[in-house]
Amino acid sequence: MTLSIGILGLGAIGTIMAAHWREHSLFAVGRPHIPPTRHLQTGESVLARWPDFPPSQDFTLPVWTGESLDWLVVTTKARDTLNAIQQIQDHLPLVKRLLLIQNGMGQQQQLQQWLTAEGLACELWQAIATDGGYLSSQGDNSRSYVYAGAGEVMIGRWQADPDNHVPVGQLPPHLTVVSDIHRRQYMKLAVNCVINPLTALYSCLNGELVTHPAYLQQLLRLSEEVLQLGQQLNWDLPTELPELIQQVATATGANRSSTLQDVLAGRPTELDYILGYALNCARQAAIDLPALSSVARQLELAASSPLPQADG
Ligand code: KPL
Repeated sequence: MTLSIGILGLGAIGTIMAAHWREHSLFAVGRPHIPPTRHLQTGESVLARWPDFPPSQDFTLPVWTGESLDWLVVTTKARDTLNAIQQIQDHLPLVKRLLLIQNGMGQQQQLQQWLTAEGLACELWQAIATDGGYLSSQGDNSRSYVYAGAGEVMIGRWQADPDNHVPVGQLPPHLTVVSDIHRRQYMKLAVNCVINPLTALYSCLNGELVTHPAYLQQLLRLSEEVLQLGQQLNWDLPTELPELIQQVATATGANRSSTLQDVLAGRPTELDYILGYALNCARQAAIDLPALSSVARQLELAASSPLPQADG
């Protein structure tokens, strides 16, 4: 069965998903000035894992003009979500499901509240993706990305009492439905609350957070605070969170975190929806997070002054 899928925010992850879904009927959703042509070149790890995945491919996605959609997949930055969806509000009655594939938390509640207030019945789904890619070049009418790391995409219904079920034939390839998307999201939030701000603050690779003793000490302090927050707010985080965060930093050691990439490219970061979300939850519950608050303050300073360099 051919699914109709709109992709809003055709960056690296949106383009990678388009490649997975290339047998289906795809549309580029959004602002007309964004070129609809994408080139995707695969990295070695992907080729090793999926020998039948094309090493290189071009797509020109037709621009969505309100055709009915089985899925509208949102891969914008978290902060752009509500505004981007509001701009296509008139067409939303023709959308069965909205799927957010993004970092961060907070945007889901905002969007669900708005959908409910507007009486829009489309289902809200949330994803955690571990595929990795990056922009390699950009022309007037196209953008090229490298699919650098094969991962997986887990999805689940956002609402608390969900019918967490996708009818047969309606699930796009490469997606897996899980029953515990909220627990996984809190886990990812916890990891991102530690690795992302610290790598931005020290302008270092993820791996340096465990090899540099002073950074490691900070990583452990922040991990303990996030764990305490999660325990008080029933986020169901594992008690070995600090070890797990060290493992993620090591496993992604050669990466620049998405936050550091944003800082280096002069783009706004997603920290409002990562660290900012955690600090808001803490404030509402009157929980003190001194180390995380201090990092947040330093990053606000760092945004208007040169970033300190890692010294070894
Ligand atoms: O999710 C990430 C990010 O950079 O946003 C980590 C896990 C830290 C990998 O870089």
